[in-house]
Amino acid sequence: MRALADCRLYGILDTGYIAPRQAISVVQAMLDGGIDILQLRSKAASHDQMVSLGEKILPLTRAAGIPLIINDHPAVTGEIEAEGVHIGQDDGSLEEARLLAGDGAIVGRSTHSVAQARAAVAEGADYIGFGPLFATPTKPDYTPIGTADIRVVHEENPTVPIFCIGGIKPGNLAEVLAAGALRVVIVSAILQAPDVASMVAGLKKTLAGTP
Ligand code: TZP
Ligand code: MG
Repeated sequence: MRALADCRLYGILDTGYIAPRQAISVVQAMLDGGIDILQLRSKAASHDQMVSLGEKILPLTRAAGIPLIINDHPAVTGEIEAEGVHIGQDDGSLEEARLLAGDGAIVGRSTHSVAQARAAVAEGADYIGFGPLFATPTKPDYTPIGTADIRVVHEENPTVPIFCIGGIKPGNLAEVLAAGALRVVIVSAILQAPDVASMVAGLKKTLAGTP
């Protein structure tokens, strides 16, 4: 299983973009392209729907040796024995998520400022998301934070993987990396690509060109 420290491109299967019947082929395309870590995100799904979709995806991610992270549902992570869970600012304590997700599960937290990043790291997050850097239709209600704090958040938290997120696309990835990002989450640019595997492979290539 790929270690979190070795993950630089984080993909999300977001059912706001992908219908359940397309889920498996899109996941396979992301894996074929070389995605490092994958999250299942379905804002409207019930616990049972997340279990059902997660159970279909898990054999694919396992075969590829890639961690599967479940958004918002720590108990689903525990039930299907996925590799981790991702929670937001309003999703309760990390400790509670860890208890439900089970021993050894990765627990990540979304952060939207340097102060929130500091707090999530102090609380013991295994990784953090940091953003949205740019305006994004995937999370329309959030004010973009820009790229200026990327360097600050990395300097303050040198040991925890930080995944920059929000509006990142092939056209601005170089700018995000130049601002100090080491790892990124990319949702719509991957899911809306005409060829998902090639999009992922191209993004990986750009990331590989930056140490
Ligand atoms: N959290 C902060 S921004 C965001 C999430 C889930 C959405 C990122 O999606 P996209 O399409 O890559 O901008
Ligand atoms: Mg959440």
